[in-house]
Amino acid sequence: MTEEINTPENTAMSSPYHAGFVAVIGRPNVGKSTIMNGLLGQKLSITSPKPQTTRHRIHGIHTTEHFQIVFVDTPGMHLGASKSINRYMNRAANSAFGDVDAVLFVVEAGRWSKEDQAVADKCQNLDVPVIVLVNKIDKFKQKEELFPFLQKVGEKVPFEALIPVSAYTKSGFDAIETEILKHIPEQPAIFPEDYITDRSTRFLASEIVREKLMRTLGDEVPYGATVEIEQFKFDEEENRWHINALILVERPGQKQIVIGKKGEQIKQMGIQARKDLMHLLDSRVHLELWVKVKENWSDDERALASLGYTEDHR
Ligand SMILES: Nc1nc2c(ncn2[C@@H]2O[C@H](COP(=O)(O)OP(=O)(O)O)[C@@H](O)[C@H]2O)c(=O)[nH]1
Ligand SMILES: [Mg+2]
Repeated sequence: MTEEINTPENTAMSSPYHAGFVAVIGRPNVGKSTIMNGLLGQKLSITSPKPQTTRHRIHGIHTTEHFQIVFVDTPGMHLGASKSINRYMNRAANSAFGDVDAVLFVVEAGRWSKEDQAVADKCQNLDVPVIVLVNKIDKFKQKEELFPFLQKVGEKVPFEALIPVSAYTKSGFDAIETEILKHIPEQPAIFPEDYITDRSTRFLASEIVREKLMRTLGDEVPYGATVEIEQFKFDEEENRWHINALILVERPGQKQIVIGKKGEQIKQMGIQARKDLMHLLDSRVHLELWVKVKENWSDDERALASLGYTEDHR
């Protein structure tokens, strides 16, 4: 009988379960969403080289036998935001500060801007531990070159831990998890173990299409574009999903750009989006993309609400 007590299974059962919320904050484009996806081992939050790719707050849930960490990915904080859409994103980012057990403050190795400073200032008044992640260290061949930057960041933020990481190579990822586990409380899992996000699959589908927009188009269009899923259903006979997505832009000129010469642009976007959707739904997918002009949607509170930019998410 005594041998049995020491089997790994028994040890696992007897160690207390930990669960909690961790907000991922920082200025746009430092790699918050890429880090969250990496920690989850799954692509949930869309990413691109353009700032403001993440517009909504989204939960990524990482469940193991011993703990459950709920990551709260946020849009980056924007200074001088004026349009309704920017205010929406700032509210989504700010609200993530409430009710979390720890904060992951992501900065980019070698770059400290006014926007980073603004986030650091917010950290001053938090009563939860701040774990600073200095991301993109893969850009530095010589690790020593990083030291002065790490020191500078350390002086600016009241941090619990400062971890150099790379979301590309996953260097430092074990340390992130170990550090988080020190701060999340002993309690049962918050979400069922098979949940990976608080968002619907339909929402994730619209985000996938928006990611392709952000990634394939030039600078002027993506900020003026959003995606609405008009049809999202599984066809039993054909054994595949039918998805119709409507891309809304603000001006007729933008519609032309999204469609491209002879429809080449939108065709490419469709091919890439379909590939990700098949992965997400683990099934065959028939995808149709449409483009429509809806003037001023990004500065119209009612239009925003009807497009899913609402704050009924934690
Ligand atoms: N070199 C490098 N680039 C990264 C790393 N993590 C993210 N990126 C890139 O930085 C850009 C912004 O990433 P994203 O996750 O969308 O940033 P967010 O706005 O903070 O969520 C994307 O082009 C990513 O591919 C990293 O560890 N190393
Ligand atoms: Mg993001």
